[in-house]
Amino acid sequence: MIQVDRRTLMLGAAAVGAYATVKSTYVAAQAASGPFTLPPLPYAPNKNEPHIDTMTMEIHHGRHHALFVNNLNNAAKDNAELFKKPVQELIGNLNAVPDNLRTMVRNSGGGHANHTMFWQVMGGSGGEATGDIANAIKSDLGGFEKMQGDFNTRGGGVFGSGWVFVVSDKAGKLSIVTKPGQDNPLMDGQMPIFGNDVWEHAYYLKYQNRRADYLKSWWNVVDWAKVNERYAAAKSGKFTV
Ligand code: MN3
Repeated sequence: MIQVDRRTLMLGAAAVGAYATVKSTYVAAQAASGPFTLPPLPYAPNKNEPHIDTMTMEIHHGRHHALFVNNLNNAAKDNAELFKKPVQELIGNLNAVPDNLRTMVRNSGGGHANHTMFWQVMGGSGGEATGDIANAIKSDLGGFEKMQGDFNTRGGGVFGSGWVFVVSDKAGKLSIVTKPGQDNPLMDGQMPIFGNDVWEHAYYLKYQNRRADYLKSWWNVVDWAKVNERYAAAKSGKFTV
């Protein structure tokens, strides 16, 4: 049924309203109940076209991210007490997670946190950074162009699957880091202000093996207002994921 809806949608000139209908059907079919929730995309899945294609957004959110949420919810069935903790607490102190669950929490908890951030910081219109984050990029990362170049180089250099982030410490100092797999900077006490997913599933349908092109193009959809909200939260002790 989902396939039919999707196909109908691809064949017609799809209205945004139609996407919303399909999206909710799509997500509901994937969701397992429990303490963790797949956050809805904060915009229609075609919002980042042509830079990030609609089908990639749908599969990435509705299947890849949903799987991490489902894994956490399934584990919570037998470990209700542990999974009362929000995801940032779970991944922020993996040593407090029992041995038999630690790898799952690292991968699925990290994946849930990473993708929650990722949807938030996209859906914008790119361009140069604005506001407070622009000043911090200037003082800590050598300016906007230097930061972009370094970020793209670091993201391009991730072997296999992983992420590239601009992170903040508690004082608001920025740095660029990369992580393998679904590791999240919170695992090292750093707050991911924004980041890009360089797993192939994030770009392969449109860019195939051309990760460098994807990294370059991704800047066109960054929402700097949202990035500034995340940076303000980091500096005021209100950061979550
Ligand atoms: Mn991903």
